[in-house]
Amino acid sequence: MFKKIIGIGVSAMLALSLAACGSEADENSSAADQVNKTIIGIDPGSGIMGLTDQAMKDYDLNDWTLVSASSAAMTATLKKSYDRKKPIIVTGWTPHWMFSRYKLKYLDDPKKSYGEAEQIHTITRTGFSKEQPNAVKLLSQFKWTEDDMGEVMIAVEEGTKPAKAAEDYVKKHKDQIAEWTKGVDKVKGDKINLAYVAWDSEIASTNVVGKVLKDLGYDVELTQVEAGPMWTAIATGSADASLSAWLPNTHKAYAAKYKGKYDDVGVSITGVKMGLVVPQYMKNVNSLEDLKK
Ligand code: PBE
Repeated sequence: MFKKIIGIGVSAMLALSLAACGSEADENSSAADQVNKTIIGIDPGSGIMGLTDQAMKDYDLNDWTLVSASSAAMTATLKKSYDRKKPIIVTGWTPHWMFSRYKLKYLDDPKKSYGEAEQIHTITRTGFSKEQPNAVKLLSQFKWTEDDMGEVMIAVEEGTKPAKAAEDYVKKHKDQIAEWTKGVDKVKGDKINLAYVAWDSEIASTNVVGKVLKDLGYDVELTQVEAGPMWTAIATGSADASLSAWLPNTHKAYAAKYKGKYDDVGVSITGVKMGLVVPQYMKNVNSLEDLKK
């Protein structure tokens, strides 16, 4: 799928990105030279990797390498470079804690390889709405903002266990939880299985909704899978719901593949975004078009 995929661990990725450049970000050399024509990606099944593959075609970056590993390896690599003020290009998305932790910028994407208006959707297996309308009522009423999600994401990034961060969030935002649960009844141990991918944003949403469901009396299972298997699990009915569907663009291929085999029950966040991201100290790079220079 990608020109080059290297599935590697964190330390190999760090070595690769650090070997790619000299000491400080040299503003006179081209962005391509500064980062050795390397983009640090995330897990290969994620939508952003497919979109980056497309962007590399759109902007004629055929001799560049997109490195795949995981979300955690990407942020570890970013931290290492950032702390040393070294040039680096990563695949990034908002909401994400990295934008509050570091001074970063998206590269302009005049060709719109990464699409435009994007939202995070809640999807369920078909049939689930009939079987468990009460749970689906909660799922479709679940809506929050980038700042709300950020609260949980930052706590997790700072070392709080996701389940504990979710518990703290639920305690602190009683009014919001009351809105999500409006007209939703308590149950006695009904089972629900939420599938999610280990992206920082989805770890946050899934744990929070999981906690709200638990408080309603549900027997909740959170299943962590890769992006492809997440969509397959919903389409084949082996998971009930997922809060990890980025549409209409990011997961376009999955949504097309499983058309009619899942229900879209709501949008939890609007105005989310994706693209290539660099530290602001890389002053000579502002657009994907600058990578060609
Ligand atoms: N993301 C975060 C995902 C969706 C959520 C942008 C990394 C993706 O690329 O599929």
